Amino acid sequence: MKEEIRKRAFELGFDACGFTSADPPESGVYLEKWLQSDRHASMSYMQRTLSRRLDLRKTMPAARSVIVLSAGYHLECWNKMPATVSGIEKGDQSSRDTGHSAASTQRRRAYIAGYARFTDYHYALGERLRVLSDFIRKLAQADAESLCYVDTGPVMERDLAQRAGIGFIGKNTNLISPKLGNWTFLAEILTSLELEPDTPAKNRCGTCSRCLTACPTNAFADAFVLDARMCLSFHTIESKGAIPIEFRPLIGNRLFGCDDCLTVCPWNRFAEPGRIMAPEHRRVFDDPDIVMLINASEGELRRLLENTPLARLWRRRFLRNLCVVAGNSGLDDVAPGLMRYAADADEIVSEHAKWGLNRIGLRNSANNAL
Ligand code: B12
Ligand code: SF4
Ligand code: SF4
Repeated sequence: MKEEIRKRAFELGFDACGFTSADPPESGVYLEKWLQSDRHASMSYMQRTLSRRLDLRKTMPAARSVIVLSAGYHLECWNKMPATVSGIEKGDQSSRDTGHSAASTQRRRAYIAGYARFTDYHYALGERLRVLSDFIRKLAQADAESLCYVDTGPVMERDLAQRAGIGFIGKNTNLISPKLGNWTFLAEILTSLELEPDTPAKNRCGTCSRCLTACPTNAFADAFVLDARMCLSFHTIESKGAIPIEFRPLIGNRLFGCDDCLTVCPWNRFAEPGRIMAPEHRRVFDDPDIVMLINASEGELRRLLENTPLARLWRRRFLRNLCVVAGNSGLDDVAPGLMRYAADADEIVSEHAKWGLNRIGLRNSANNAL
């Protein structure tokens, strides 16, 4: 049965399919320590769902096995992921993390994390997961129970993926697949069927530590331990409030997410293009023009973000990030847009816009505009 499931998963476009038991995760103790040290920042759902993350039978008592799927999102046309621009404030536009030099024209370009440059992966993967789950039910010829998740459930997805042999958890805490590098989504089907577990993957970082030194904010407390309070991915995606002042310059041109600790990983050199995600690619998200974005109308922006992972940031969080990125660009052309948002009724938006104006040296203009 396992081979038939695997075959169907590949037909549906998944790049890997592995099996593990529904037993508790092996790295649960690290999750507990992480929470105790407040490294989850304001992601209180991680604390609330702890007991279910530590035992997935609390969510689905009949669960016997977990089928773990991965879907790559690397694209041939990226070659290497484009650079983020850190350290603009020091007048140094080279990205220390990727080794790519960011030419001066790139001051105009915002950075969107690779995983978000597509139609929302929850749709593309969720639909295929349901098809696979129906296939398994028919195959089993029994009343098999199942539950599907794509980044949506109280489960430790990377732990399960490592145990199912999909790849290994690297020092950057990401699940790295020998075939897809760091550029892969994870998804699972919890099932009541008893399926023989695959062999777990072993860590293959060796003596490398490139990801730990590449992080622009030193967010790694140690190898394998990420402090979300320091992470730009957290501040630009998950955090609902103001971005702490000290992180704003470090955000550089990162409009949504951060990939630096992933980009530098040598395992990416083997990355094959993702089959499911390639047709969902939104080319405009590869290097959107900051000046265009900050001066666009709200209707234009909403249409641009529609059905992508960025849509859930609308409106406050997206504009918050945009104002920071516009300020960091140092370009005069962003001033009209920033002035408009400086007068916004949403205090978070207006405060970040004023910060942006201040950053490009136009604090007085901002005051005059209000
Ligand atoms: C919370 C969360 C975040 C938070 C916290 C990240 C984190 N590292 O925990 C923030 C917002 C920062 C984040 C960022 C990103 N995320 Co996120 N996130 C999650 C989520 C919901 C839970 C992760 C979790 O359980 N964290 C708890 C901590 C304790 O786990 P951990 O840091 O991964 O640490 C593990 C290991 O390092 C190990 N460990 C810890 N300490 C130690 C110590 C030793 C000595 C050892 C040996 C091991 C060890 O055990 C831990 C548990 O397995 C998952 C979905 C899910 N349900 O699993 C997606 C998920 C992990 N995210 C994902 C993605 C794509 C990202 C980003 C790449 C997005 C981006 N480009 O901006 C970044 C990557 C940043 C990074 N380096 O992790 C994908 C990752 C896919 C993959 N290949 O791994 C997931 C799986 C969603 C999905 N279904 O595709 N994310
Ligand atoms: S995503 Fe960026 S900020 Fe977060 S740990 Fe990785 S390199 Fe650091
Ligand atoms: S950059 Fe090096 S240390 Fe970090 S995850 Fe990749 S192989 Fe491991």
